[in-house]
Amino acid sequence: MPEGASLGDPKLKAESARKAFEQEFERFARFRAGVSAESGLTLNSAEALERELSELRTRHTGKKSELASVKKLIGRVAPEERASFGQLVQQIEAEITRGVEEAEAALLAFINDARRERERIDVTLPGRRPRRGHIHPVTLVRERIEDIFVSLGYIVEDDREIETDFYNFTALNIPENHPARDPLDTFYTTTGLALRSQTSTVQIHAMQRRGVPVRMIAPGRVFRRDTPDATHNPMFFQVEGLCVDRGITMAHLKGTITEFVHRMFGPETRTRFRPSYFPFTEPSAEVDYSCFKCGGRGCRICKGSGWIELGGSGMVHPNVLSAVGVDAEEFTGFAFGLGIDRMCGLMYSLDDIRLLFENDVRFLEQFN
Ligand code: FA5
Repeated sequence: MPEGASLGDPKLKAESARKAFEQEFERFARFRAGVSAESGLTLNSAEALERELSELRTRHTGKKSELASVKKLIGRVAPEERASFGQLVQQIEAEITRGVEEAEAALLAFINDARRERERIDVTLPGRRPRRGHIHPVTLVRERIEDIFVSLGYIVEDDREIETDFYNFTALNIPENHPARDPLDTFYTTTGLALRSQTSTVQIHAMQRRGVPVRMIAPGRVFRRDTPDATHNPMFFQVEGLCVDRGITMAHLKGTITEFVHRMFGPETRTRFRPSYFPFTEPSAEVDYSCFKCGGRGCRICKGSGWIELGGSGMVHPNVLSAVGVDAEEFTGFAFGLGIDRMCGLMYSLDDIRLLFENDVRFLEQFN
């Protein structure tokens, strides 16, 4: 077969490869002289263009490109045309390569500048200060209570929130059939442990751990299946108090609580003890204090009665002392349990204690 017989027109093929490149390259050609600030390019769009350009290079100069097949024709054209055809092909290849390289260099320069700009740190800018947090109002009240009792010689105890039947009920002299054990009142885990429904559980832990005499308070979270309303939450805070020693009487209980309310709400505050019942104290009493707002005359805060409920109290039941191996003939004690959230609600004039746990920072940051 004579050389060039079935090659078609090699020059036409070469020109067609050039044309195909030029068509696709058109949208990159404007970058050859550099990417101007007015180009409207962003870092992201420039990076995308750079990737597309690199694909274009492979399509037009790679092994499977039209140009590659044109190059293979050089050896097959008639010898008298070979030199000029070879030159043409070389020229086209040089054009393609130069075009792509120039546009690529300009895009890369733009990309580098944009990256540097993005990462630049302006050391003269003022620093961004983290916003200072606020102490939760319940914590503020708890800390005041702790300070008062610590100054009276009490230690502050902390203990677990998930309890066995023994600590939550049995050791507190709560009988088998008592309604407090009912799953309608107490939350239970699937393994039968109880979320403690009062901080009185810490009386037991503290006496086991420290023995007697003991004087401690135990602030902490407790859980009850109470329907939330303005004065109830299913999770709230109590502070337990326990004093066990030789010769402790109800007078010590009254004196201690009275001293506490004087320091907490002011020296004119009066206390009132109403007979009550708790399985773990005998005798038991509800403690009220005279309203800190109206001084006992009656107002919106105390609902006109002049008195506000503080919590439960009483003399530690001998069965509780026996449950932890303390000789109830030798030792006596008093205990009390106060609701911190309600105290907090009253002190900050909140209409609804549910506000305390809605986690609305605009509300919480008002207190300090
Ligand atoms: C008790 O929990 C007893 N453990 C107190 C006690 C301790 C008595 C030691 C004797 C000796 P009571 O159920 O009354 O008692 O709760 C005490 C306080 O917790 C209440 O006065 C109230 O202020 C608060 N309280 C009770 N239920 C809720 C609730 N759902 N939401 C917010 N506060 C509550």
